[in-house]
Amino acid sequence: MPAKTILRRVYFSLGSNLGDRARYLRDGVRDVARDEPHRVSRVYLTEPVGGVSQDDFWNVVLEVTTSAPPKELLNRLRAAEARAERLREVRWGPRTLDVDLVRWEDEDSEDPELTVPHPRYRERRFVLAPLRELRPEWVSDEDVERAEGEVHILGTLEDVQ
Ligand code: PH2
Ligand code: MG
Ligand code: MG
Repeated sequence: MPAKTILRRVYFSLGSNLGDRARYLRDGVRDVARDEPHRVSRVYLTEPVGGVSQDDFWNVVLEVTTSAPPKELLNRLRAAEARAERLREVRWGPRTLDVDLVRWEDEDSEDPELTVPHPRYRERRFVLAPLRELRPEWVSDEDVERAEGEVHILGTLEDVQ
């Protein structure tokens, strides 16, 4: 009997604040989701969180329904960042594309290379506001209010430019 394929929904936060932000986010979604079923939140214009003075970010949350194991997902997101020719000179500083694995259904990971759920995602409005569009049962109004950083909806990823 063939091994049973376990599908799970996995949530990624994508952010860009350098160069053509719409293009980096669209390419990032394609590189991470590949040909698997996925949904994308609207695009948010977000205040930088973390103390480094820099331009506002554009952020989305991406849901991918996948059987890929965590390591493969990690490789995918690193490849997506590499394709965006990401320069990372300052921790939490400007970047063409940052992709973080925020959370997945059914499972946690304590692997130091890949801590899931992401240890800080519940403090960040740029993650919670778009995540709530996709999984409203995970994020309450109070959660969004308590979190850090102003956010504004810009539109869908197809329409923003
Ligand atoms: N990413 C960070 C640090 N700060 N702020 C916003 N608004 N959006 C981000 O994606 C972001 C950030 C580190 O990855
Ligand atoms: Mg990040
Ligand atoms: Mg990152």
